[in-house]
Amino acid sequence: MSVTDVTDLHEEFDGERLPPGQRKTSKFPVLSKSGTPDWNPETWEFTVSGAVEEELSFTWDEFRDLPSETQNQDFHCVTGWSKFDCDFTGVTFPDLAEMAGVQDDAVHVMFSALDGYTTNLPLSDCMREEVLFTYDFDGDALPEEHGGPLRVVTPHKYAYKGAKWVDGVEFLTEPERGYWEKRGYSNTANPWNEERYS
Ligand SMILES: Nc1nc2c(c(=O)[nH]1)N[C@H]1C(S)=C(S)[C@@H](COP(=O)(O)O)O[C@H]1N2
Ligand SMILES: [Mo]
Repeated sequence: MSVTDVTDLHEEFDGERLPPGQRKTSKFPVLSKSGTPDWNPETWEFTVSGAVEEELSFTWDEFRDLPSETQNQDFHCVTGWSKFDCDFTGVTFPDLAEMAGVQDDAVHVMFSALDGYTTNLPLSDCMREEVLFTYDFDGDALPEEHGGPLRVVTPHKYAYKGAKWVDGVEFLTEPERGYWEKRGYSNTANPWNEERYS
């Protein structure tokens, strides 16, 4: 299996692989606002909506049939730990956006999740190959406490920008803020600028 290495993306931000103020860990701590939600593979549905040519919806089987890739990524948590060399498999954001056809007036994106969590990013920060809707971690199904069946990973941002248990992505014509962005965490979340709080 071929693995795309994106662990050099820090060069774009003129920073070291380990962002300032972070410490490296080999553990994978769990951070959730309210526990792990149940999901049912029979009724699970993932939707792409808003400023798109065609709104999309996928069952679990349909999503698993989409073209996927595996990437080697780093994971940076705003609470100060970074985990290097995570292998995540899934569908890239640009691939999914292309399937839906993004309208010209779309500028922003809101992700939603089964536990009620939301998080937002400018469209330009999403249209990057390393923004991945991922369902496998290091070759096995993504553990449910880490967002299984499906989560987003954003290695160019602190990890709260990646919704666990993601069930929808909405393209917006105006910026909006998600769960933590409304509660004092940085809207921009660049680890190499230590954009932790707003
Ligand atoms: N749906 C959902 N996604 C979420 C969260 C959450 O509470 N619910 N927490 C965020 C935060 S603050 C972090 S640091 C990462 C943690 O991911 P992990 O538990 O796999 O380490 O998930 C992010 N995505
Ligand atoms: Mo976090």
